[in-house]
Amino acid sequence: MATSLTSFRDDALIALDNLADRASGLVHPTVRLGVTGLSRAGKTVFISSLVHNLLHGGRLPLFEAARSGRLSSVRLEPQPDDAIPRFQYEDHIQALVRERVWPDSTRAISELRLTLQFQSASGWGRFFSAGKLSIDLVDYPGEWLLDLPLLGQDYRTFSNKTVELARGGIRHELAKDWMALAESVDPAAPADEMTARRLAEAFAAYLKACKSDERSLSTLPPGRFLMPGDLDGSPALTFTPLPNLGETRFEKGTLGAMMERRFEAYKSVVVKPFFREHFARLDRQIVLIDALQALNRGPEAVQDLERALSDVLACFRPGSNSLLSSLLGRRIDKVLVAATKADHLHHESHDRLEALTRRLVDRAVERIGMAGAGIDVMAIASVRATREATVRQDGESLPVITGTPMAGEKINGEIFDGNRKTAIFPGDLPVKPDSFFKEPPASPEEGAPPPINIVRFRPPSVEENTGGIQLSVPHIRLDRALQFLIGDRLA
Ligand SMILES: Nc1nc2c(ncn2[C@@H]2O[C@H](COP(=O)(O)OP(=O)(O)OP(=O)(O)O)[C@@H](O)[C@H]2O)c(=O)[nH]1
Ligand SMILES: [Mg+2]
Repeated sequence: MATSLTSFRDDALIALDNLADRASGLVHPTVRLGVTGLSRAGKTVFISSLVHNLLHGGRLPLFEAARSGRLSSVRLEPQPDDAIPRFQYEDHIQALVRERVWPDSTRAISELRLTLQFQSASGWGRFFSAGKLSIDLVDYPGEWLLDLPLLGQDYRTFSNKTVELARGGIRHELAKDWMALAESVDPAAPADEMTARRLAEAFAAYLKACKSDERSLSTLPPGRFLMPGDLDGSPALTFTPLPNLGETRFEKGTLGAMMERRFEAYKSVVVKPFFREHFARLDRQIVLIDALQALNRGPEAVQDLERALSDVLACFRPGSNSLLSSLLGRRIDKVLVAATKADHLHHESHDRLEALTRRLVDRAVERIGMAGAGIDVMAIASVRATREATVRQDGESLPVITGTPMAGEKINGEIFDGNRKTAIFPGDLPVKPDSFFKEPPASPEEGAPPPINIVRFRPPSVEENTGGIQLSVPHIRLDRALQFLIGDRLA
């Protein structure tokens, strides 16, 4: 009874939220664009460059409203949600453009409103929309989406799944300390705060180790254990899955009961509010993935990325699961999966990166048995830190990229100082993506593709033209992404 009452209340709240959004949308059309991706995927850089290009009249030939000169003004406005931190655009641009360093990592949700005034292409459209559209850009960690499956699990199921994963493959090694501790406690023993804390810390350390392992394992839930924010140390974040729980109910006052209650608290104070208050209100979504990094780390990392991507995409297409679909509210009608940082490759490989990403998305979609309609795929660079050139060597011409490697980057034993430019041959992606998707993954001897040279370059210098007007940040295909995501709303 209690559970059905809770989910009923969730439904009711969502209906209200959406109604309120729709009502204000009639007076003032807005589109809420979610920008997500796992940490370091490029969310902050994407939003900063998008806004900079729109504010500074950047080169956006594939964004129809800009190309045809129908955008009459673009400006930042105070974002409408009082409880969400503002996306600190000015700070990020200061870093990128003035200091030529990449902006700091951001660990929570933030939002920015951009309002465009435009000439409608049709008279009818102008009458209804008054030629004004606000875009609310919402930056949130992809890790939070990976928590969705927890809502359909009880504490035992969650424990069994997590423990089973931790017993296999690379994770086995990383989980040793936590598993030893978890196996040493008795769920039927009296609950004890210090034991709970030690267990939770060991579990969080295991999750962090998976994340930072150079074999690039994708994240496991609960997502907030990696980025606790202001919930750090709260009971909702002080629990752990346990092995060998059996079937019998936990007695009151036992460690097992305490863990179970806290797991439920995590769902109700962390997971549900996020989906209800933030996710359910999105109209469009871009998911950024660092496919290049995974490709570079080899087939196992690619498969891991595919798994994470399936979990993320499952949130956008809840299918027939009614509990989840009611919590997810209205349907996001367009999702773009973008492989970022394409400027690490010569343009000849951009289409290959796109094809590889498409293959990854197709497989992820198939894995969860959903329809791929409304999902598009692109390879982009929010900020192009490199330029292209050709080097002649032994009568052959090699396509290279040039840029300023970040201070401390090492190429062929040489350490760069952050000022000197250089050219590198990044290597080519294979024409056929098959080699990345072999099961079991191919080893180099069996024809696994050679790694790509990935050098971390500084952001480019953005010049001012003779009139002292600042030019916009260079990018690759950002305009195409923009056209897909909001082009129809400016018709
Ligand atoms: N060359 C290049 N590097 C990029 C680009 N976008 C992101 N990067 C690199 O990726 C790093 C992470 O980018 P962010 O935008 O901070 O990523 P994020 O998803 O906001 O990361 P968190 O805030 O930690 O979740 C940057 O520091 C850059 O080194 C791009 O378009 N080109
Ligand atoms: Mg960020």
